Formats: sequence, C-alpha cells, structure tokens
Amino acid sequence: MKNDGKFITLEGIEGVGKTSNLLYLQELLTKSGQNCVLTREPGGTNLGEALRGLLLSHSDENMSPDAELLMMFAARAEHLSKVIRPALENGQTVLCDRFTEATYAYQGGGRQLDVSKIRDLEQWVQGELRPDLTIILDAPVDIGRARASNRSTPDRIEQEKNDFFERVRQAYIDLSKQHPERICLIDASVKLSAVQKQIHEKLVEYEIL
Ligand code: Z5A
Repeated sequence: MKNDGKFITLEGIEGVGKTSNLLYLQELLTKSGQNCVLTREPGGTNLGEALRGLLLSHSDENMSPDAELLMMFAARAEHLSKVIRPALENGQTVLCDRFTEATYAYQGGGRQLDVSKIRDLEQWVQGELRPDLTIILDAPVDIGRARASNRSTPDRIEQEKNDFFERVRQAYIDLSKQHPERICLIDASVKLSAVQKQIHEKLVEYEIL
C-alpha cells in the first residue's frame, strides 16, 4: 500500500486526556502544514458508530469477550477501508482516538483474552499497516477515573472495577516496552500544559514534526 500520510494514535485508560490532547495534536500538526483527519475507535464510520453504540450500551451486559473482540475488529475493518487507508493514500495525517493497542490493552489485558487471537485479527484486518506513532497517556487508575467521573453515567466498559483498569494500564505499559520504535508512554498525571510539552517533544523525537 502507498502510505504517504502519517498515522498517529492516542491511547490510555479512561479520563487520561485523550480527547483534550487530540485537539492539541491537531493544532500542532496543522500549524506544521499537515492536513489532518480526526477520527476515533470504535467508530469513525456509520457501521463503526453503530457497533460502538452496541459495545458501550448497557443493553447487553453479558456480551461474550470473543463477541466484543470481533466487534472491535469489525468496526476497525470498516474504518480502515472507508476512512484510514484512503486518507493515508491521499497524503493526509490520520489522528485516531484509540486503535488496535486499545484491543491489546482492554480485550487482552482487561478481559484476559489470548493475545494470539488479537495478533491474528490484527494481521488479517490490517496486513502490514501499523500506526507510525502511538502516544500512550499514562496515569494511575484513580487519577483517570476521578477526571472521568465528572461526566455522564459510566458506559458498559467504564463500569468495570479498578483491577480491570489496572490490567489495562499494565498492558499499555508493556506495549510501550515491546515496540519502543513506534509506541511511547508519557506521564499524563501532571497538569495539561506539562502533558502537552511531552507530546510536542515526542512528535519531534519520532520525526512527525
Ligand atoms: N475500547 C476497547 O475496549 N477496545 C478497543 O479496541 C477500542 C476501545 C478501540 C470507548 O473509548 C471505550 O472503548 C473505552 C475503551 C474501549 N472504554 N473505556 N473505558 P473512548 O475513548 O471513547 O472513551 P474513554 O476511554 O472513556 O475516554 P474518555 O473517558 O473520553 O477519556 P479521555 O478522552 O482520555 O479524557 P478527556 O475527556 O480528554 O479528559 C477527561 C477530563 O479530564 C476532562 O474534564 C479534561 O478536561 C480533564 N483533563 C484532561 N487532561 C487533564 C490534565 N492533564 N489535568 C487535569 N485534568 C485533565
């Protein structure tokens, strides 16, 4: 595949500041002359947003972990086909709020599914495509949850207990150690301006800016 544009993803447990910092990233990249497409997972297409509704709603509390995993990848296949690959081929920078690292963290770490299932699906759905840079915003679970608690009622995944989110956080930390060439971890427990400073430094270090 011709892959001219850069593919950047933002990850972390809930409330660490992905949404806030995605806008900062867009601002930095746009100023540097890059044409950005902002999107999210699960979601980003009509089908993906419909799947997101099913995944996060309380209508199916006992959804099987395998069904959850397959729906994440069904949404991702549609997203890659309709949004991500066309934008990259068009030379645009894709900024995505979560991607496959979230599956490794939530379904692999949180739900404790066999990671080889995730690897097989990743290879099937993505082929060789991986983000050029994944920024993991890392903060202790209680900080993320406290920040997120000011919002509406928790969705189906947000209502999980702290030990689930501790496993998710650890899986993210492990991913950053396994793939340091394309995944970096930054300290998101500090004030927003200090998080943004680290993001700026990483964009320079990974030659995105
Ligand atoms: N999921 C999955 O299981 N598997 C997958 O493969 C994928 C996803 C792709 C939807 O994600 C769910 O799908 C998610 C994982 C699962 N479930 N959970 N949990 P989502 O990204 O849409 O939802 P989220 O994780 O719940 O994100 P969020 O709660 O919106 O968090 P955020 O975007 O990281 O935070 P924020 O909205 O930018 O900030 C939260 C508040 O903190 C806000 O008031 C900010 O002003 C404040 N904030 C932000 N940064 C700071 C700092 N540095 N200091 C102080 N206050 C701050």
